[in-house]
Amino acid sequence: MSYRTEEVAYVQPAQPAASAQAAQQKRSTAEYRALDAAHHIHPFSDMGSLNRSGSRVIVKAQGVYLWDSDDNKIIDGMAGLWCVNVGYGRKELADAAYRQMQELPFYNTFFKTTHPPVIELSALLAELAPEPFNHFFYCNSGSEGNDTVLRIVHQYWATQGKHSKKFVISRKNGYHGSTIAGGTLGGMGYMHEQMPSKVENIVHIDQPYFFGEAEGNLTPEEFALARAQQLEAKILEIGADNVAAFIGEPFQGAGGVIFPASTYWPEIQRICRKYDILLVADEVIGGFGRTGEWFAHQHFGFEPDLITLAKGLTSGYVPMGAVGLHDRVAKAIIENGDFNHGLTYSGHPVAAAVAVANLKLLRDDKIVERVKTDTGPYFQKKLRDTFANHPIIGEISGAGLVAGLQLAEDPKARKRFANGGEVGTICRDFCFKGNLIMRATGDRMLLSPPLVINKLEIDEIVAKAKYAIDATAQQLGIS
Ligand code: PXG
Repeated sequence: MSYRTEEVAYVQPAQPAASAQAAQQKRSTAEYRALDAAHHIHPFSDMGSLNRSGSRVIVKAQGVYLWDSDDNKIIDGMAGLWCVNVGYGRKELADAAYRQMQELPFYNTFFKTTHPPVIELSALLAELAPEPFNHFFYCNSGSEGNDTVLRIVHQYWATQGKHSKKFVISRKNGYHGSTIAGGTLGGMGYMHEQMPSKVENIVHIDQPYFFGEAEGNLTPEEFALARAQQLEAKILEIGADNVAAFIGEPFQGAGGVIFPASTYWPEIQRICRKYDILLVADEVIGGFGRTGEWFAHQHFGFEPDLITLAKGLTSGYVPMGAVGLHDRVAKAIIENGDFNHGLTYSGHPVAAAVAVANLKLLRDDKIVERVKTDTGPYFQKKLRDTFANHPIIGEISGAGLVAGLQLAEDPKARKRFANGGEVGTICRDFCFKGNLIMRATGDRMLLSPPLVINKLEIDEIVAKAKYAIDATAQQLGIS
């Protein structure tokens, strides 16, 4: 099947049945905003300020486009929140959910019970994941996935009789979710500040952010190696007998699409093996094709012991997360009695059925291969050609269909803007006006479009990004 979005089988925006229409009546933008302000607390938001300005109300979507309640057509450069890998409106996923809801809308996987969708999903994931990943545990989100990772890591070392191995090492400016465990694992200071308490025994090392943090004349490779070696220093400080695991996103997503140089992950892996420490790849953003490989750790060439999955697992059509266990970890968990962890919706049949339909689409339509050989290289080249020598672009990171554009006061001197974030916000606002969704993390502008995007749509995103970045430079008086 062709990848051109106009040729695939989308759900037609059908006329809703009369009763459904009554239940979900259309309102004016002003009415939506007033009700939203009156009753809805948004995630990660300053609600007072948001309520005064009013939210954008998204009402429908198809392919790589969204429509708001004023009928503006917006191109989605972020695949929702890094998740809508197969694009919006895929009928195969809607049908899978509909069929499963009629057949078996819920049953649990506790108490010696299972069901066909979760069985099919597990077998399919084992087929698609690298060879040693044959077992999967399910949850509802990436945050719960990383909570599960902590539980598995702890249980693993208990089964090995190494009870002192309790510390988990993570990175500053990493993102691993917003539950207490996810937020503690993550290295976002502004999240740590608002936590009532943190999970014990989690410590952070510095991130491999070359543009922002490399000093002197280090090459990107030398800098990445030095940052990886902080792991060894931290292990020696804590004592290898006390360290259970290292966790990292193969590339940091929410932290700004930070792509470490090729020296980073092999060194991290070497250190983990040397000191007998589990290596966890948080694949919540990188998984399911984003870099052109099925999993981002394959792009960077290392072999983790555990992988955290969510987002692209269902392309965001329904919530689902999972943890994949390397055979050696799975064996220890399977052969050593009870694993006391689970959620009502672990392996939810509707989510599992949607995940199966989604993964089959990614596999059978060869979407991941196309990202690797065609649309990914096209996107990366287009960005680099368009912004070569741009007065406020300091760096372009990324592979496949994910990219970070560093806004900088002096690109050649790697000088960032003072008041980190203000310029990113200006640029993000120009994107809004231009009907492009592009996310800002500080002064890095991020793109992660649906993986079904075609070249014309890539051209549209890059042209709109150029408009927004040019307008930002102009507002700053830089040309
Ligand atoms: N790990 C990674 C690497 C993530 O990016 C999570 C775990 C947590 O997943 P859940 O499903 O619990 O949200 C994430 C989530 C942003 C943004 O603004 C990124 C995420 C979530 C919300 C916003 O970039 N990533």
